[in-house]
Amino acid sequence: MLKQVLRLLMAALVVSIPYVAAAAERAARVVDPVKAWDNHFKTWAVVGVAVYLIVTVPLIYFVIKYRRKHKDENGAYIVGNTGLEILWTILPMITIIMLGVQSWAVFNDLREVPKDHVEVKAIGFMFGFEMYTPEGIMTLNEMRVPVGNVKVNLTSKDVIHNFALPTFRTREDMVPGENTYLWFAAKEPGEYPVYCAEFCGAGHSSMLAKVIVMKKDDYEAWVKSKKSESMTAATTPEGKGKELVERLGCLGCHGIAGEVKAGPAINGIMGKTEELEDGTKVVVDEAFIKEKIANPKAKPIKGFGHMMPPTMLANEEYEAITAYLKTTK
Ligand code: HEC
Ligand SMILES: [Cu+2]
Repeated sequence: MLKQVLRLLMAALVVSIPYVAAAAERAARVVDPVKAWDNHFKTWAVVGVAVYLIVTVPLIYFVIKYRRKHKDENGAYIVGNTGLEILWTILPMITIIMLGVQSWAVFNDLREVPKDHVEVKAIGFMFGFEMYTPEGIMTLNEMRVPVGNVKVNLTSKDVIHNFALPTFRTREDMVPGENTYLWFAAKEPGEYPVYCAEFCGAGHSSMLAKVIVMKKDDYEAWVKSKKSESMTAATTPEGKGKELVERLGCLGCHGIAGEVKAGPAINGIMGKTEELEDGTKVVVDEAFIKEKIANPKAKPIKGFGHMMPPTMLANEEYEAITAYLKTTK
């Protein structure tokens, strides 16, 4: 009996050796986390369906075949079957060891960043993502990377968000005060979706972003143009205001092209008459914008709640934001 169990245990180990070897070898081979994940998913789906059928089909068959046919019928008295007991202990054990080892190998693929990679940063906030390229260029809800492996360092400004990249089969939490990371292999130029996969508040569903994978040359040209753009932008109040609105996370809650997110769109609002919660009307002017940013709860716009956080800025910064808002239509 003991010998039998030991022999089966050995068999289980032998079966899992190729998986362990593959995992150990992974440093040398080119990993493809997308394929690894898809194979992983298929393996679990096949095993899951097989186990389900192995259990359910005989179950239904036995229920019909051995049902009580007349009132005083008694079932047979069955004590047990050692062979069967061993079989249905050992087989699931082997299956689980194999699945466990395979999962571990995939997990390593997803956690170990290949040596040749670019390193970027993404910071979650309510409600959007700030992205930083290796050159320090900040973009909002849009991550530009050259083709190749990308490591993304993650954190959050406020609550827990989750940086999810469905195309690349990976995601990771963004935790305030903590640094986490993920990596993906950007093979083809194109646009890929990013979203927040951790319910984080009223504007959670507007936390949609994208990864834009570019050819190396295109990426370098983009970096150059961005750099010269930011140098000229910082010299005008309008440019400074635009930069502030992006950097302070206003666009996480506000559309700048008419989109309503957690808050109203803020393009073209200068001079508009707005209704406040208490029914009074105000005309949006410089003083109103300044008060709205510094003390948003003082005059809440009707129908949006009170979630706008106060932001203390220098006078010229309030003015810059107003100057920028004036340029929007
Ligand atoms: C967490 C979400 C959030 C953030 C971040 C946020 N706001 Fe708001 N904002 C709101 C909401 C909700 C309202 C509407 C309710 C109110 O007036 O308080 C609003 C209202 C406004 C209004 C009035 C709009 C109108 O129709 O007249 C302006 C202007 C404004 N915000 C500017 C800003 C600026 C500038 C920033 C960045 C410094 C910012 N907001 C950051 C949620 C936000
Ligand atoms: Cu979120």
